[in-house]
Amino acid sequence: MSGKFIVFEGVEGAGKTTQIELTAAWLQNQIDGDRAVAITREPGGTKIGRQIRQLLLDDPDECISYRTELLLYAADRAQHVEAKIKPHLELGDIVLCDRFTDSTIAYQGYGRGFDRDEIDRVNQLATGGLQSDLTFWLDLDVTLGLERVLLRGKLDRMERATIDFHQRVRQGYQELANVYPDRIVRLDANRSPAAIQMEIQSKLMVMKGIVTAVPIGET
Ligand code: T5A
Repeated sequence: MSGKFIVFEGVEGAGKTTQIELTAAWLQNQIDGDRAVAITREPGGTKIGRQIRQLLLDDPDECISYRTELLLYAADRAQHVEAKIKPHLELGDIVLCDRFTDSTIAYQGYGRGFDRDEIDRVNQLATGGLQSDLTFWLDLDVTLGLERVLLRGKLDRMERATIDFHQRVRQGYQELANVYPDRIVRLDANRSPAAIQMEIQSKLMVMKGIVTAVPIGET
């Protein structure tokens, strides 16, 4: 596949959506007209996925078993990969995706306690082996992230999990970043959106086949 698959990860309120939008706006001006920048997310990147997202997140009191939760995220991903991500990559587009397989490792693995081999098998089944070309991990203290989310309104089912749970999720991302330093780039998310965006642009600049221009402010 000739496109590029770039994923944004992090705990609740880390600023992924904000950075994806800034990155897309910047990339639109850097790439040639034959390629598009596609923004998508998990869960909920497809029509079926939006229904799965509602099941997973909308009712804060819904008692979903952890195994059901794991499989619903995987079902969302399977549909997302087949119906949206792969077709864009085959066209040569740049796909910016809010969460992917590392979310399942961090949340259902480190957070809920599923065995890593079991998570890897589920992720493999859902993706057919598709991996990101690059993942930006927006690293933020979990209480800061939850405060940001609270300012926006009420918390969803996952956000209402305990602080311990969210801390284990953050630790999961840290361990993944240690194991996959070439694929996962840690960004300090406790900075202004503009400062974070500058670093993202710098990293994308050196990624072969993405852009040829220099980041704003570095000329
Ligand atoms: N999940 C997902 C799993 O458990 N397993 C899986 O396999 C997958 C795929 C998804 C939930 O599902 C879980 C993880 C999640 O719990 P979601 O609604 O998509 O739910 O939640 P998030 O992905 O966490 O999205 P959020 O919108 O909550 O967080 P973002 O996108 O990281 O943050 P963003 O950009 O929306 O910013 C949040 C607020 O902070 C401000 C923004 O203006 C906004 O108000 N902000 C900043 N403030 C200060 N400084 C900055 N640098 C800021 N950047 C943004």
